[in-house]
Amino acid sequence: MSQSQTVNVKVKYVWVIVVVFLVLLTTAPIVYYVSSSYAPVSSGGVATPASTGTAPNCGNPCTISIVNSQFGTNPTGTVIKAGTTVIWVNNDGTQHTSTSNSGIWGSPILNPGQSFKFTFTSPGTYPYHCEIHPMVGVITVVS
Ligand SMILES: [Cu+2]
Repeated sequence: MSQSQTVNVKVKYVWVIVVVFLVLLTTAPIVYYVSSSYAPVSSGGVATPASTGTAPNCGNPCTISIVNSQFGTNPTGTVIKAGTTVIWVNNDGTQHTSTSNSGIWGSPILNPGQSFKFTFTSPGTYPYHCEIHPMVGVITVVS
């Protein structure tokens, strides 16, 4: 191998290193970005419950109008402050009840035009239903 051929081989070798270096330089941020987007947001600590910070969306008293065999317009999304009285008004053409799933409250059968009220004192989630129809609702009480 002559002197000029040796230099030529060395130059090619340097170019390969430069190209590999440039490829790594351009792909490294992409690889880092992709891997970081799959990484957990936090490696420690305790997850905060989703219900924390839920703002009340019904005043006191909170009136839930029963229409078309449904507890209000947002049956499972009523949020009230502790101490709020909920009034269920049967504005439907048929009988209904408001019955706590865990027996905390239970209205009599409400004829059209009748109402029932209950005051919620403790924060928590209170699912309820109608004894006559497959109707469900949830009251969320926040402090
Ligand atoms: Cu009903």
